[in-house]
Amino acid sequence: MKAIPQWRLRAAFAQRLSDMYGREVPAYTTLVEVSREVNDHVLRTTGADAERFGSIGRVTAERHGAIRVGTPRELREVARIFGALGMHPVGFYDLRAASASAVPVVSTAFRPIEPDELARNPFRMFTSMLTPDDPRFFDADLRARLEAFLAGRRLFSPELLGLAEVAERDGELPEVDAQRFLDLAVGSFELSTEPIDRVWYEELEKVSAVAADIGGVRSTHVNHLTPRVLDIDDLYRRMSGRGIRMIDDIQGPPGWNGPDVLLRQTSFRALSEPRVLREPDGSLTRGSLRVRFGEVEARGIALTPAGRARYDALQEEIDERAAGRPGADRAELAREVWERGFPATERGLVQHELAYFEYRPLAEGPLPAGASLTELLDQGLIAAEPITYEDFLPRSAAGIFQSNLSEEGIRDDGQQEAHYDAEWLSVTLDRHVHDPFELYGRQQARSVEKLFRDAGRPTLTT
Ligand code: OOG
Ligand code: NI
Repeated sequence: MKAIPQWRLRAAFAQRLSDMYGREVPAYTTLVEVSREVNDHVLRTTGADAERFGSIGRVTAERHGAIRVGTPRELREVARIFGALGMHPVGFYDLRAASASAVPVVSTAFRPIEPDELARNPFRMFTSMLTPDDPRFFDADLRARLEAFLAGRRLFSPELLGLAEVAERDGELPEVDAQRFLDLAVGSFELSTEPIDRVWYEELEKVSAVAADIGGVRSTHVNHLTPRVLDIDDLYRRMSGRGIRMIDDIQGPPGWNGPDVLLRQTSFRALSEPRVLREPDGSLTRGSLRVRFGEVEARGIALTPAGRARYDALQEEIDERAAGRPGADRAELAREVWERGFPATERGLVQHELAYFEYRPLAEGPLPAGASLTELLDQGLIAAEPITYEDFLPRSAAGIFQSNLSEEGIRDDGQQEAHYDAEWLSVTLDRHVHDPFELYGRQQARSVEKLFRDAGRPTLTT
């Protein structure tokens, strides 16, 4: 029987999740349509340059999803399901620290890590876990009830987890098993029709809408599914033009004349969805919840730790200035700050080692000894191709969480936080948690080694 390799499972999973989410949240379908319009337009007007950050085939199929779970056990199970799809945990994000309001979660992203796997299908899932043991949000009584509630639910069936284990071990599944696996996996992220205990949900909602979304129900669901666009400013205008009210800002680096770096995102709140609620007397009523949303993103060059530090400093400077000039146009201000503080060309990023590139030779024969990469670039002997940023930004992620909450929630900063870090995540998952900088650094280093090896020069000078 034909076997389906992991990357095909991943592509099919992404496609089926997208079909399901389109049925659940119609505005998502509009977003995908508009994204396609924008990408077509960019492709027509800029030609080959449009594909420097990935082929149009990749970008068109590209999505990230966001899901939220309640316990370490659930997180481990999620890791197994994504492991079956060739997706590995990358990065640790503490959104409790990155948010001003109550977002009691820590997160990672599951994604392919090899360049050829990313090119085949880059699907990634931003995955957050609730932290009921953080006393800044939950007192001892609420924590105990929340943990008991979460311990009593099962998000994923043993059959699904069993198939996932086989797919991860073998790197593929026989076709029949693959179909079954996909049915079960996609189904476990579908919005449940099971009645929601209204009083319990509202009690959690007072602390944090995110806590209610995770711990107030007995299942999980896709929170959003995000297409990628080549021009997010254009997308923002077009969506607003269609009468969809977007959040005020595009998160991340500003739109400016220099290179696109990292990740820019924006979102809108989806409409409320009908849900059945259970009252304390057992009766069922009709209600609605408004928890899901639409998000879209544009991706640029991955930054080195130095580049990232520069990015963080510039974002801080923008905040300070905006605070000092209420009413000023933030996007305009951001552009000014970036024009002064960030290299305006890719060459500048290479020279100051602020971003990652793959280097390849433009001519045959040996490279001049002792020349730096910048010099080789200037002499037209090599080309620098940007490495796309495949990860997330904690501040933007927190912004996305927050901008879609109607209530601030409660956080008592007088309490000591519960500690979580990448090490905790790795032990909990019993898996290596990849460091994004290491992945990009390795990719760049491989290209540099090859460059000098092919040029007959074993050592590299930078
Ligand atoms: C995840 C929010 C973070 C992103 O793109 O930064 C995120 C969530 O709302 O569950 O998806
Ligand atoms: Ni997202």
